[in-house]
Amino acid sequence: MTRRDRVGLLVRQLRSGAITRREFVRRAGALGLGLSTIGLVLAACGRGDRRAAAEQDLGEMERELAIYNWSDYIADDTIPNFEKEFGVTVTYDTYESNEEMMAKLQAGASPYDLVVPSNYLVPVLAAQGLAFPLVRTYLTNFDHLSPAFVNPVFDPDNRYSVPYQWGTTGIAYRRDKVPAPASWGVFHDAAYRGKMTQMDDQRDVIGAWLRYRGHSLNSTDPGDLAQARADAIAAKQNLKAYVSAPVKAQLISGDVWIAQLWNGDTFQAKQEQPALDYLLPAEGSTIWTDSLLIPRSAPHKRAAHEFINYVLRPDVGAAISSATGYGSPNQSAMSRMANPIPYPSAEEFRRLEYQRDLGEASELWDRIWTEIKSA
Ligand code: N2P
Repeated sequence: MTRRDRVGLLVRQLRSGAITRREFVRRAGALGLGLSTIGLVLAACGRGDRRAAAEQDLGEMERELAIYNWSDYIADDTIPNFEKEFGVTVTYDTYESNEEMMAKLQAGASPYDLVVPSNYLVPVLAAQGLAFPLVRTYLTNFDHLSPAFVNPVFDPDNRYSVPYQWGTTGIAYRRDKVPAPASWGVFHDAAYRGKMTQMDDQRDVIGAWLRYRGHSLNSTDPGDLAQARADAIAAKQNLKAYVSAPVKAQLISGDVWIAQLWNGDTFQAKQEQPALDYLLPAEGSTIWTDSLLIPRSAPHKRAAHEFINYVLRPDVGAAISSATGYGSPNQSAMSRMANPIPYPSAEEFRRLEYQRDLGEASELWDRIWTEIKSA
């Protein structure tokens, strides 16, 4: 059989239900099919699945719900209010990076009913058969979302995901200690040695150094990546640590003056330390949308839908974004907030880029990140 015949056979087996979607992904991958092609085949073969899902009855509301979210990414009363109103006990765990969350899900037997991946991971989770198709009939508040966030390229028709919050990666700095660091190059400045941090996140660290040299933060070019590795290692001697959200305490105390960080976490720290500011470096950076997604293995799918629908309420969405300092994709929520985060200006957008799945180059990125961390 030629490779083409083998692929054809696989697709027929998937269509007829002879193999599962997960098995299809595994075998298609072994035949050398790229993730985007696999995704297209799954999308085409998923239409029947979608019709079935639309009518799906998830049964009685469960009494429990397990949520796995980024740290500092919710309002204090979001969970207690949900528990009270719906009579559900929520287990709430947090993570610090997409990779940490993905590792848990891919290890299998995860107990979670909801996770919050960034845009580029939604198609990966779908292609790996790890995402449950949403039953839209439970999401009666869906229309509060801004059209700008509905039907995103990373998840056509919002089949698997509902946008939660969006934001950017930039530089948080102590205005009272240093001039505004307008370039990623500041991390090469020995004058601030020991007073700077970059995030504990391979996509954001390598991505920043790619942008620094004028490349896309999604580059898979080995030459670009070798240079980014060298730039990251040169910066490392000036860094106190690779740390993401937990750096807030050090920015507040003054142990750290300059930190690669997200806009909303900087906003949170600024409540306690007014001398903190945030900027997007001239060379550009990341914009992302994080979305609520139900893993296929979720034990409490009905309660998970109920929670998504609850977050889609304008008052709940507004409370979350007011607490976290991140942008809300919920149009009705925006109009209830005292200081909603405006969508980036055209000028800012020229410097912002969404991350994409790196496909086979993920291995090279992983290797480079390991080398940077151990350098
Ligand atoms: C909040 C984390 C922001 C999510 N602490 C980054 N995608």
